[in-house]
Amino acid sequence: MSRREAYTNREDVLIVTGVCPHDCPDTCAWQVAVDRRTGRALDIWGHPDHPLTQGRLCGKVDRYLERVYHPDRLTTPLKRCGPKGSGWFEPVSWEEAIADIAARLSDIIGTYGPEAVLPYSYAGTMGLLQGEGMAQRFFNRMGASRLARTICSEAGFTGYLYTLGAAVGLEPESFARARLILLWGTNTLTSNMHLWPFVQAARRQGAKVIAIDPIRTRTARAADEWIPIRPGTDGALALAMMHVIINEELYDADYVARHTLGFEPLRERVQAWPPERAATITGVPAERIRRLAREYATVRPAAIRINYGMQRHAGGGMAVRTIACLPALVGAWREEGGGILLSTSGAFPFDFRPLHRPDLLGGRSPRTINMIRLGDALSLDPARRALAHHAPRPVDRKPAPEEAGPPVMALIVYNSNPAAVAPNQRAVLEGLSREDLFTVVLEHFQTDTADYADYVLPATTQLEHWDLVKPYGHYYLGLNRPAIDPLGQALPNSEIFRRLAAALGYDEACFRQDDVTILREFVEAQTHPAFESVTWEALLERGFVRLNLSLPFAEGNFPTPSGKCEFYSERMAQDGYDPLPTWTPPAAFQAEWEAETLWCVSSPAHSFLNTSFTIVERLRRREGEPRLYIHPQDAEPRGIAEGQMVQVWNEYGSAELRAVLTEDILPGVVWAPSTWWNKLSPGGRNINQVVAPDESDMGGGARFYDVRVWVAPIAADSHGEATASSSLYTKT
Ligand SMILES: Nc1nc2c(c(=O)[nH]1)N[C@H]1C(S)=C(S)[C@@H](COP(=O)(O)OP(=O)(O)OC[C@H]3O[C@@H](n4cnc5c(=O)[nH]c(N)nc54)[C@H](O)[C@@H]3O)O[C@H]1N2
Ligand SMILES: Nc1nc2c(c(=O)[nH]1)N[C@H]1C(S)=C(S)[C@@H](COP(=O)(O)OP(=O)(O)OC[C@H]3O[C@@H](n4cnc5c(=O)[nH]c(N)nc54)[C@H](O)[C@@H]3O)O[C@H]1N2
Ligand code: SF4
Ligand SMILES: [Mo]
Repeated sequence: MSRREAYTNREDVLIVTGVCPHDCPDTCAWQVAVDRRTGRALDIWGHPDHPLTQGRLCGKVDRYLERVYHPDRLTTPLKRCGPKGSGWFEPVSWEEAIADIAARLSDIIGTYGPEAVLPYSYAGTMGLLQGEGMAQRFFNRMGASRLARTICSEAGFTGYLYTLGAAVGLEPESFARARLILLWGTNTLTSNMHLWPFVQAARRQGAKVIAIDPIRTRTARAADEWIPIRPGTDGALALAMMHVIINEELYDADYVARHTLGFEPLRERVQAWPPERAATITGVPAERIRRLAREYATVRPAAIRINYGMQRHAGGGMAVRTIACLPALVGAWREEGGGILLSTSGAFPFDFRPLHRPDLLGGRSPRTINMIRLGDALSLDPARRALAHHAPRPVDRKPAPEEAGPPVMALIVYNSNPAAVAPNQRAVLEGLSREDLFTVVLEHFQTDTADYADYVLPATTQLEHWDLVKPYGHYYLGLNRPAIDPLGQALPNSEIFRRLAAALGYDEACFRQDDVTILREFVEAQTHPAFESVTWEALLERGFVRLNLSLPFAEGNFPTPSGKCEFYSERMAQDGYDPLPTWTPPAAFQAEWEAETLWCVSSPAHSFLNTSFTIVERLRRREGEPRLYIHPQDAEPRGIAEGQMVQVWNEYGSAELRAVLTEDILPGVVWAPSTWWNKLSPGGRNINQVVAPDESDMGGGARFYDVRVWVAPIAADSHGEATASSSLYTKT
């Protein structure tokens, strides 16, 4: 008997439908069994009727109740009483916390202006209301600095848009129809597991699955073939594939003529990319590249799944832009099961104005800070603050130091844990340690970031509040109903911002609307035809509703300026880029990297979701401890043995991890599955110590996997504790 069946017929159990809020393409629908007498959630499982969830949650969210009812859940507002970072706090009442925060913010705004207040948030919840719903209203009304939310996807997203015009693509369900599937820079079984049943269905019909990844991940092991590739070189591989496809006349001349722009200049461009050249860059043998190109052009339908892993490099935007040309070149979009998928988020053409109320800015245009430069943003040095301004394209210029604006004097963090997830961690922690910085953190747990707060405010989880969640890996919008009452004194983010707004005297009616009214009015305000099927009533009744959509690009109709798939992009030329597909080398691509330094990739750990599940003991035990996977060829000359503690460092910082020797990784590359809380990592520092704060080529995105490091063993001292010799910190 399934868990669902066990509860369905019990009169004392209420079943509530909701949706997973986590930053994951699958946006699963779930059901929660709640004890009617005690109001306590008893169990949670995947919604059986949701076409993607198919009754199964991932191993992390299957443990969601352990997270919700965790003994360390924050249940009361806390005020700092020790030094910053010490984690020493005392409980205070909501009244006191709200009044004091409002007073401090008013003071800061009075002295420095509203831009001295910086919101910092990401996708701790992807809910549209508890995410940016009330928060944007609040910060727009205030005129606070704006935040460019670049930490995850901006580079690839922007590159994809230049080529195809919108972040739409192949439906996950239609992968079942493909006969060739390239899982390119994505660890599907870990970060997008609900695609897998469709991949398997395709295989049962004879499809072949190829994983292109520097690491032989569990996905690569489950695939038919693994093509190991050097990080940051995918653009070169795609160019060589196009060289073969065009020169061997394997392209779809009819589709190209009718639905693409710039084929002749592309033909000329790829002449510079024979497979032999790409082989020296990518590490993939020329013959293998030829075979891949021929297979891709001749097996139909051919599907490509790229994910955000491959764009966390200096040339990440261009890589995605280049790969996105492939389906049009071979006419893959013609058939169901052919095409490419990065994200489906562009299929939801929401009008966010009724929710975020940009009109509350009243004509003001506050500066925009790039979130990946938090360390610089918090600096008191105006030159560094200028660096933190968002300048997403080559034609954008960062301001001069005199124009950097006021220092950040107040930081309000919600739905994010920047002390652990942001690049250049040393600078971030330095900034958070400033005694003159007033920091408020809305959280479920006492995270690394919360340790630096002046006030920590307890927030509700998805089990305790209403929300609407927009997926980025399929086309079903989901409504989340609360299943239980808030734990302790926890409040939804929306309510916390509502109370802060009231205390600051923001008296617009939009700060008094309740959550259900906000969501209903937002849904009802949508007029785009894609939302024809999406009514509030349908959401309430079913919990998830499919958008009104059809197969994209079978007949062209790309939402680019030309209406075609743009091999040549005039918009790119105007923005300061090469208008044709090219390879932009990653920052870490230097001759010396092979010899002395290793390339550090810190992609998602299977049992974590960013840092949101490190608190759940059972999942933490599965991950063990911060580990560094290293090829024996790289370990041996460094004297690194299996299970030994190693130091990983570069000019930005250092971290300690336990070495795991494996041949399932390209020599020259090391893998640190992420992301651990700092305080659960040796020395209180995680791998983001070694990640540079520099932007990738497009959208101001982060370069998490474009990192060069030195790696050396740490000697165990006489007490059996690992200690690094100080010489390890100097560059060799
Ligand atoms: N279990 C789990 N699921 C998650 C997350 C998590 O932390 N844990 N995080 C969620 C979030 S926020 C996101 S954005 C997505 C993340 O999704 P992605 O960032 O796409 O991460 P993965 O799908 O793990 O794909 C990363 C893969 O890309 C490979 N890779 C790295 N650099 C390159 C490269 O240059 N070229 C190629 N070809 N491959 C490369 C890595 O080795 C890794 O196997 O997943 C979401 N899902
Ligand atoms: N080295 C390395 N670093 C990375 C990555 C990597 O692959 N490697 N991945 C990067 C990527 S892709 C991303 S997206 C970022 C993710 O970075 P973040 O978006 O900061 O993700 P989390 O670390 O999971 O932190 C989210 C926090 O929000 C809290 N939260 C969740 N729901 C709510 C809510 O309703 N209210 C409030 N107030 N809080 C809530 C959670 O408790 C959690 O502490 O990390 C990036 N950092
Ligand atoms: S994290 Fe992803 S796979 Fe897991 S339940 Fe949530 S949406 Fe589904
Ligand atoms: Mo992400």
